[in-house]
Amino acid sequence: MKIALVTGITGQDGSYLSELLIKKGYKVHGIIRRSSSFNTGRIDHLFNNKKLKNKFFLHYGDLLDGQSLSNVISKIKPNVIYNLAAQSHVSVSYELPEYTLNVDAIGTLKLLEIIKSTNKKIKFYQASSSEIFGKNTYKTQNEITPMIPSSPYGIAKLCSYLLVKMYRESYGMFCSNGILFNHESPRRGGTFVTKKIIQNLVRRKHGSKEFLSLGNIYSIRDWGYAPDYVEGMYKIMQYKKPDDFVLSTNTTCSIKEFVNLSMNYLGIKYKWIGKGFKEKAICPENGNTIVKIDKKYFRPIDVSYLNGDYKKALKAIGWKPKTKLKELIKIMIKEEINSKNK
Ligand code: NAP
Ligand code: F7E
Repeated sequence: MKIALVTGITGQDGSYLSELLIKKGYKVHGIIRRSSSFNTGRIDHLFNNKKLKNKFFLHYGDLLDGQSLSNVISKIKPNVIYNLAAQSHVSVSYELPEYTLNVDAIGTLKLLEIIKSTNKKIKFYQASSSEIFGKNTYKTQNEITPMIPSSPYGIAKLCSYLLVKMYRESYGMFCSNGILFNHESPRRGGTFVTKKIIQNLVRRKHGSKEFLSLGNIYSIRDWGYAPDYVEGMYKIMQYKKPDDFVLSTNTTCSIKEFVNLSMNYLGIKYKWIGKGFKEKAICPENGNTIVKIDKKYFRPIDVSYLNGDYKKALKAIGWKPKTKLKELIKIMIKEEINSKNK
């Protein structure tokens, strides 16, 4: 039985990837941080499942603590490590740049060094990000697009991306980068914009009058569905050689369009009025504010446009996204309504 170690197992992707790896016959070990409150909500269904007693294991560890990583790796002897752990919030990275670089860049270095010195046969997947493209002006971004990150998060992820390439080329290690564009799901953290929008609008549908405050509603993202993307991660690691791949949908949508699509799905009537910081969506019947702009959600620099070209992944590993944006919104809204009714 193959053994996988997943860092970031308590996160959105870690939880879906664990489910997939178990289905593929892996023993899955995860690293979790000690927390004063429960942080395993997304994986409790795996941890508490008696049938998975010998297939799913958790260990305390932290990407800032090399000793803990080294101990877990020597104890469980994984065939593959999926490094998904990160301070993953771009906006927060401006407030915590040093911490973000330590976790998202030096943390990767620690893992690569442990593999190099213990067993170079351990395969390594790095959760890279479309944020590494930053301020590029290309219509679509692929594996050879210039990388000009503009946030501490993007810079840390570019550092990790380059480390992975360097360890691959210098030491012959099987390390690959998945350059993933935004991917969402009902398990997305509530401070990311898609989940924030859907949570607020579903509450409104249930009678709440609380308006939704957003920052830059004109930035454009390429949003996919997280379970499709963890399949891509797995395929990257089955490829005959280590390499780097963009996973994306090659479709775009602004934040404002995402809000409109969500309101349409929920049957919320709206009208946009005003400009700039005064722009808002109101209820045409009573004039109540549904969405307004709040300066506090703007970033020092925002990546304004992302649109990924996944042709390389399609050709080499046969991956393509299965879920279209409208379907993603439907899945997220339905699950949000279900969780409210529980
Ligand atoms: P997420 O939900 O924010 O999960 C991040 C995970 O990292 C959590 O399990 C978190 O643990 C863990 N973590 C944070 N700091 C850590 C540390 N110092 N030591 C150990 N674990 C730590 O992120 P996600 O959306 O699943 O994304 C997974 C990975 O893909 C991340 O590296 C992210 O940067 C990258 N990525 C995500 C997207 C996307 O659209 N989702 C796109 C491109 C790349 P706690 O639960 O204890 O906080
Ligand atoms: O922002 C704008 C914001 O925080 C998306 C992470 O998974 O994907 C994610 O990073 C856009 C940005 O995701 C609000 O300015 C407007 O333009 O949901 P987000 P992100 O920054 O794209 C990449 C690929 C990753 O790698 C990251 O780990 O939405 N926006 N108003 C807002 N964003 C937030 N969070 N909150 C707002 O109120």
